[in-house]
Amino acid sequence: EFNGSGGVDSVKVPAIANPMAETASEIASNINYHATFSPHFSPFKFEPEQAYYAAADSVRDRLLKQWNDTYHHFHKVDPKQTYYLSMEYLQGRALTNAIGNINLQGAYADALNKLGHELEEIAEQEKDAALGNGGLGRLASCFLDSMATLNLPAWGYGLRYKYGLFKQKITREGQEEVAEDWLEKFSPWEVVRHDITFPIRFFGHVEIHPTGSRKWIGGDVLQALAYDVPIPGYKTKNTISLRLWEAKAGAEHFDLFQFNDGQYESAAQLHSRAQQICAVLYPGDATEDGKLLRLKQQFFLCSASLQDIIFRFKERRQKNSWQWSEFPSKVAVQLNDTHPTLAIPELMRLLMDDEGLGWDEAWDITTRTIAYTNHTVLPEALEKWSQAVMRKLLPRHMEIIEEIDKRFIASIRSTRTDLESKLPVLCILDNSNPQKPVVRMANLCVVSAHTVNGVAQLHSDILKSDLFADYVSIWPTKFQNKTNGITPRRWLRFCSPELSNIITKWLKTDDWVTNLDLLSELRQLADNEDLQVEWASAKMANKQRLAQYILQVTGVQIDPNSLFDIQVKRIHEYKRQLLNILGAIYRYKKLKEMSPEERKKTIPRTIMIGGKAFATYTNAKRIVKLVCDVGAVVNNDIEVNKYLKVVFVPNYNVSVAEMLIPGSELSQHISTAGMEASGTSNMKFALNGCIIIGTLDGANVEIREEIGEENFFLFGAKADEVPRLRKDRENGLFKPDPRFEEAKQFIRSGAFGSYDYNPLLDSLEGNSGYGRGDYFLVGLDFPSYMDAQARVDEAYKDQKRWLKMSISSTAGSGKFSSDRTIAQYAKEIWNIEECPVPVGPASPSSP
Ligand code: 4GP
Repeated sequence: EFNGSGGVDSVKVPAIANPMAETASEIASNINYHATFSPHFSPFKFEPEQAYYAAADSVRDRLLKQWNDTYHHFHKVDPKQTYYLSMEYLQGRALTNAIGNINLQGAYADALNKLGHELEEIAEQEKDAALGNGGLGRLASCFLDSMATLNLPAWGYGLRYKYGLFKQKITREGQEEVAEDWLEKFSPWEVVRHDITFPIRFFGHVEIHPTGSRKWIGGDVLQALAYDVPIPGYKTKNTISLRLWEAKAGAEHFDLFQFNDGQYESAAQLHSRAQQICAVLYPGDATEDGKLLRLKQQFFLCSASLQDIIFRFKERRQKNSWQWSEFPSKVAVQLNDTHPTLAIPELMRLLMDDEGLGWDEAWDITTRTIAYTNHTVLPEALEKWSQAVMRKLLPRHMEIIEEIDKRFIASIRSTRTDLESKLPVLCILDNSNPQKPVVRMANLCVVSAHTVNGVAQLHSDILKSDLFADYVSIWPTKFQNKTNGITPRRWLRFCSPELSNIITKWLKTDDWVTNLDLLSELRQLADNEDLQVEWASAKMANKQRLAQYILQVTGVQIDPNSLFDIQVKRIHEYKRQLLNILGAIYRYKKLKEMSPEERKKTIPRTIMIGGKAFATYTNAKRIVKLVCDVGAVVNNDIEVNKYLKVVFVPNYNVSVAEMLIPGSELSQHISTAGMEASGTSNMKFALNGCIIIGTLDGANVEIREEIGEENFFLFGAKADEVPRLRKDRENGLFKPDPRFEEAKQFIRSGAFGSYDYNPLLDSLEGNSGYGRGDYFLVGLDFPSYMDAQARVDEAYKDQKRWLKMSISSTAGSGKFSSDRTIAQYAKEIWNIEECPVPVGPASPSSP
C-alpha cells in the first residue's frame, strides 16, 4: 500500500512538517514528510527501519524546538548552571523514552498504525547508544533524565565514540567481542553544531615569557566539534543537552604535496590521529599506546567542555563589566569519577595562561567550581597516570599539578604537623617507585574539589573511614553522601506499562512518575486480593514476553510458571556471579539425586545470568564460559530440566535490561560486602516488584531499610567483618562447608565438560593474596547463601506471601528515584535552582 513517496495513500505528504503536532493524523503527516523529504534510504520502501528513522526525525523536530526554547530561556535568566562531565553515558534507545517524556505515546502508536506499523516493532529498530561500560555510565544517563525533568539548568558533556561498548557473542569458547557500530547508518538523535569547535592541543612545550607568564605552544592541535543529543524532561518543555565531542583535524593538516607523491598515510597523519581519539570507548590500556590514547580522550573531553563553558559564561554576561570571581556562582562542574580529573589543571591553565589571572584567584575559582564523585573503592580502578606520559602529552598541566601538590604539602607542613608522616599517601605525586612515578588522580580530586561524595551511605562511610580518612580530618565538611537513583520513567513507566497502569489505577493518579514517594501508599494495599490478582497478571505478562525473548536469542524454552531468578551486571569476581552459579550447580546435583516424587515438590526455577566481561579479564570470561556450560548440561537433562534451567543471556545492555527487569521475580545482588559502591540495578529490580537476595552491601542496605527486612533475603558477611574474615582465612581458620566442596568437586569431575576450570576454582583455594585464597569470600558466604535460597523457595510456595513481598518492594522504592538524588546534588553540592521554560506561547526559537 506504500505510495512510493513515504507513506500510505490515506496520509498525504505535507509540504511542511509541524514540530508541535499532537494528534495522530498530524504526526502521521510529519512521519510521511520525513520519509519523503529527510531521506536516509531510497524512496521505494517503508519498512520498519524506514518508519523508525522517519518517526525519530519527527520526534527530533519537537525536541529541537524545545531545546532551542530552553537554551534561550537559560540564556535570558542566566541561572547558575551545572555541567556534568562523564567519559561514559549508557543511553540505550531514545525513541520510546522521548515519546513517553513528551507524553505522546498514544498519538505516535496511532499515527504509526495509520502507516501500517506498530510502535513497539518500530522502536526495536533502534540500536542502543552504549557509550559506557556499566553502572557509572547508566547513572549519568539517569541523571540527565532527572535534570531535564526537574527543570534544572544542567548539561552533560561526553565523547562521541564511534564504537561504544562491544557486542557480546556467545560461542563455544565463551564470550567473543565484536565492535558495535551504533552510528553505522546514522543517529537521528544528534545534531552536529558546525559552529561550535575548540582547539585541543597535545604534546608541545611550555614557553616562559620575560614577565614570568607561561604559555603552552607547539605540538598537535586538533579540533573538538560539538554534537548535541537533546534530552527531554518528562511532561515539561525543558529539554537539555548531552553535548558529545568529536575530534577532527582541519584541511590545512592534509598534506596534498605528500599525497600526490603517493605518501597517502603520512599525508593524513593528523587526521588519522584525530580519528583514533573518539574511535572506541575505553580502549584496553595494557599497552603504553593504549594508556596514552585513554589520557588523550580524557583531556579532550575536559578541554573542549571547559572552553565551551567559559565561552558560554562570557556570552551570558551582558553587562559591560563582570568579574571572574562570579564564575563559581554561575558554573558548577561535577566530575563523574576521576576520569575527567584533568578538568582541574585545565581550568587553572585557561584562567591563568589565557585569561591572565594569578594563581590564587585561579585556584579559588577552580576549587569553588569543581566537585567529585567517587564510584568505587577497588584499588585497580583508582586511576594513576605515569608522570612521564603526562609530562610528554600535557607539559603545562604537569607543571600545574606539581604546583598544586607543592602547595598542598606546604600547607600540611605548616598547619598539620601531626599529618606529616601521612604525606607520602596524601600527596598527589607518588614517587615511591623511582622507576615509575605516577600522579594519583583521586588525590588530585580530593585536594582540589570543594565536595567529594560517595554513591550510597555505606560507600560514603567507607570513603570517610578508610580510603580518604586522613583528608577528612583536614576538611571535615568536604565529604558527603548522595545515594544513587534511577529514573522511574525508563525503569518502570515505559518498560512495564502493564504494572504502571495498575499502580496508577490503585493510586488514582500517575503523579508517582515524578513523585516516586507516592508509591509508599501501596504498602497498605499489599495484602489486597484484587490488587494481588492484577499484580500477578502483569508480572505473568512480562514473564511471558521475557520467555519469548529468551527463546529467540538463545533457543532455550523457559517456563513462565517457574521462578524467574536473574543476575545481570558486569561480570566481576567481586560481584560473585561465581557464587550464583556454584549455587545452581549444587541445586542441580541435588535434583539429580532426588526421586521423581521428591523433585515434584521442589520449586521450578529459571536462573538467568547476563553481563559482559572486560575483554582482558580472564577469570571473568571463565565465569561466562562456566555459566554457558552449566546451562548446556542442565537444560538438556530431561530428568531435571522441568525443575531447573540455567540461561546465559547474551549481550546484556540497556534494552535487554528493559526486557528482563519487568519479568523478574528474584534478583541477586550478592557482592562481597564493602566492595559494591552502590549498585543501581538492585533499585530497578525492587521498583519492578522483584525480591532481592543480597548481602549488606552498597545500596542494598538502604533498599532493605526502605522495603522492610521481611521483604529481603539477606545473607553473608558484613563489610566490617570482611578484613578479619580474610585474615582468619589466611591463617587457615576457614572450614569449608561440605556443600561448597561438593559443588566444586562436581565441576572438577568434568560434569560440565572438559574446559579447564582449574584456574577459576583455584582462585577459591589457598590462603592469601588478591584474587587467590578466595579473596572475595565465596566459600565463606556459600552456606548462608544456600540457606537464604532455601528461604526463597519456601516463600515462593506461598504465592500470597510472595505477592505481598513484591508489592512491598515497589512500595518501598520511592527513595531510589534519581529525581531525589539529583535534587540533593542541586541543593547540597551545586547550589542551583530550577529554571522552567514558561508554558504558553513559545518565545521565538530562532535567533
Ligand atoms: C559503579 C559501581 O561499581 C556501582 O556500585 C555504582 O552503582 C555505579 O558505579 C554508579 O555509581 N562503578 C563503575 C566504574 O561503573 O566504572 O567504576
